[in-house]
Amino acid sequence: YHKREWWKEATFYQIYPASFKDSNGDGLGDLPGILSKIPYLASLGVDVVWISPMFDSPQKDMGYDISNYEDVYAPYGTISDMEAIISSCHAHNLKIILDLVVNHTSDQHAWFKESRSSRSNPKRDWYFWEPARWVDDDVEGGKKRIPPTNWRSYFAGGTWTWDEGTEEYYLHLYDSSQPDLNWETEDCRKAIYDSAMRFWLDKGIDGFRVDTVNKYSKVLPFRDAPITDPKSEWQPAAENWCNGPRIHEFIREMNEEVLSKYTAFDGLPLVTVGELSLTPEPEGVLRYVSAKERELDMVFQFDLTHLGQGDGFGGKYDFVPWKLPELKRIVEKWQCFIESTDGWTTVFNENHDNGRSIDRFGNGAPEWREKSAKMLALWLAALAGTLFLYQGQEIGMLNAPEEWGIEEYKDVESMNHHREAVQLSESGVDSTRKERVVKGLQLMARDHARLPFQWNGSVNGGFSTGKPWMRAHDLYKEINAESQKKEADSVLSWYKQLLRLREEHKDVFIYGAFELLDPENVSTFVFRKHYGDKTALVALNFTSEPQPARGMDYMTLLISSYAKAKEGVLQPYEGRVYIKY
Ligand code: TEU
Repeated sequence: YHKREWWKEATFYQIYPASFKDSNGDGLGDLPGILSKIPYLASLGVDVVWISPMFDSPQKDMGYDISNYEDVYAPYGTISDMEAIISSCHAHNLKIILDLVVNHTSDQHAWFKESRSSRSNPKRDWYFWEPARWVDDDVEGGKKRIPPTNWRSYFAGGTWTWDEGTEEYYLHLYDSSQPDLNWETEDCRKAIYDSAMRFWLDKGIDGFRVDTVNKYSKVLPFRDAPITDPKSEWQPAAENWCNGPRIHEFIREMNEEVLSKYTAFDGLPLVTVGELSLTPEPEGVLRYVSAKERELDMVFQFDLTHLGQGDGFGGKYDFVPWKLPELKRIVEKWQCFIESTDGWTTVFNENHDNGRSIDRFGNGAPEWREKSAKMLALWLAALAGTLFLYQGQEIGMLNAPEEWGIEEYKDVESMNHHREAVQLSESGVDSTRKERVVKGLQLMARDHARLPFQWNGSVNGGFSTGKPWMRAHDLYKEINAESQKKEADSVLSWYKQLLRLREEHKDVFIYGAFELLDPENVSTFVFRKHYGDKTALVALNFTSEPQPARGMDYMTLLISSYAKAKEGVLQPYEGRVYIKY
């Protein structure tokens, strides 16, 4: 069994500052808003608050494009507001972690401004600059300029942008306003440690959620990726910039030089959770999280949130249907990973980069949304791995209604994928692409998670007295925290109850061994957890029909998401746990 650690047992709660709580009526969430809700988080029963980027930023990618690590985005508040949040968290016995976004900065960061100012600037090598390639122009004749490689970026299009001033290209895996930092340059790494890390650790934060943690080391010299998507000018190229040759050296250095020098406010170790897409399993992942490697405590794996996403790097919103056995196999894989290694990982099904879990894994129809929200909550609460909740999940917030149309969407990724799909459809290269991508966006766009938090039944769900930066969900009168606080059988009350139950039975739930039953069943997800002589059985109905319930003999019902559990049958979207000592 795993060594016990506070961060294995803790529940984390992610706050997306723009959409959590607006205190001054400008329509944008802010830090005083967050501060006012710390008691709410404490009463929910979570242990750690993770705040998505609130640093100074031109907000091309909602703060994941940072122009100054040592300052706060002014519409959100000030450094002293952050200090107040840190103290309030600690006073409520909550830890607090911030996002560490150091694969790239904003193109408005002073470092990049210097770097792009001339080819001989001392900070030139803090980013990746490369000359153009010149090839025969078959259409116009003569030669034409093309970028150093054919790589596709995350947000559609290529990864290189031409700089007129110095006549070279710079690299960006994400938006062109997010140039990649060059970790090969030692001074650059030192500056990152000081500015993005020590500055906030010295203010008392308890760890980091490390953005895009496996992308700091690129394969050099740069080279083209093989053509695997002939319809596109840009090719998936992750093997060139993900899990690169020096990545583990960099993460270890970050630990030795910075993280190992600090503790959390209560003297316990800091916590780190890294974002780890596109890494071979299990060995590749283990390198990052194995206790003996001393790199990261745990990572976010994305195969669960990738369910329903199309193939390849470009197909994120190209919806493909999936079946329950696939979900079970993913869960089983990571439960086994924890059991069979000295590495740890996370349990989550929502974050700010995904659609809401009820719409993706449950059922958003009025008669089923609460039922399925509770069933999904139980699924997560019974698993090994550190539990992460995303704001609004605890009250069963839903995706934006389909009728809204994508005109209400604002995310750079949504916009770019949509634009690309329109082009591919209109040019006849892929005539149904637009239709498919619109459907994919309605289900999976990052925008859904960025709708304002629904605090109460007043205008805009109590999020803001002004016009919210993203439209408030039509259903805020029905779905909001205030009314759910008063109802014993609400989704919110259910989450509170489950967090207590997870704590009380953490031996089986958090440290127990996983056994999947009936893996091919497309309607129910049933598993056992074992710890010593203790066994828990978790039975989840993922359909709107009753399903037979078996295997509960000689066990005691611990909890059901229905007021009355019926014998031998799981009611629609019911979740239950049985226990035997
Ligand atoms: O996301 C990193 C990332 O590459 C993906 O895992 C993510 O799913 C994204 O939607 C791209 O498809 C992180 C942040 O979570 C995301 O919000 C940022 O846009 C991104 O980094 C760039 O900083």
